[in-house]
Amino acid sequence: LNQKGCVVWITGLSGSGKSTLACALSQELHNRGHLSYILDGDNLRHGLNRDLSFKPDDRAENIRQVAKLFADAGLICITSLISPYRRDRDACRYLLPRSSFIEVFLNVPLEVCEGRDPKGLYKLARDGKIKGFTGIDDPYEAPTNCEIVIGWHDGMCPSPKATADEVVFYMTKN
Ligand code: GGZ
Repeated sequence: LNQKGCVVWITGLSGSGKSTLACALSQELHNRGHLSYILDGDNLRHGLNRDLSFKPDDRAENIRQVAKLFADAGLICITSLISPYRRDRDACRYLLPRSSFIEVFLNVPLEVCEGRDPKGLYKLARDGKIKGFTGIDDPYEAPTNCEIVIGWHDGMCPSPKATADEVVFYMTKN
């Protein structure tokens, strides 16, 4: 495995399983003796990014250069942010050497995420009680050229552990 710091950028809709994958990946890396740190959108918004809204500029701000700082410090930084806009994901990509940015797209259909709706946010968005909700009345720009796509086939997706293993395998190879 590469000993240099890097960023594993997990993107996908709300409810697609980004935080769960981030935890599984961090655990898997830990088991192999690698230090990682998770920057989770929802958690950041309770602390460091408390004052940010969901307007496009603030969504970009949420991402900032924090991930790069962690990678510079030699850590594996795992981000789990919806990060709906391509330009914001790319802004971090271009700050880092090519092999140090791994974008992982959790390609879970909107209907599945909305069916899960663990916090009832999709329902609130459909009822117009939350404005600018990703996938409902704000766009999600799916990656077109990312390193790893986790697919959804016949109503099934791989387990978080299987997905984490796939990411680690990719990191080992590159
Ligand atoms: C999208 C929203 C919104 C709006 C609140 N749009 O899946 P969750 O519920 O538990 O975590 C999501 C979190 C989004 O934070 P991110 O920092 O990941 O988003 S971004 O990268 O776009 O900045 C979601 C909840 O907050 N949430 N309002 N309008 N998600």
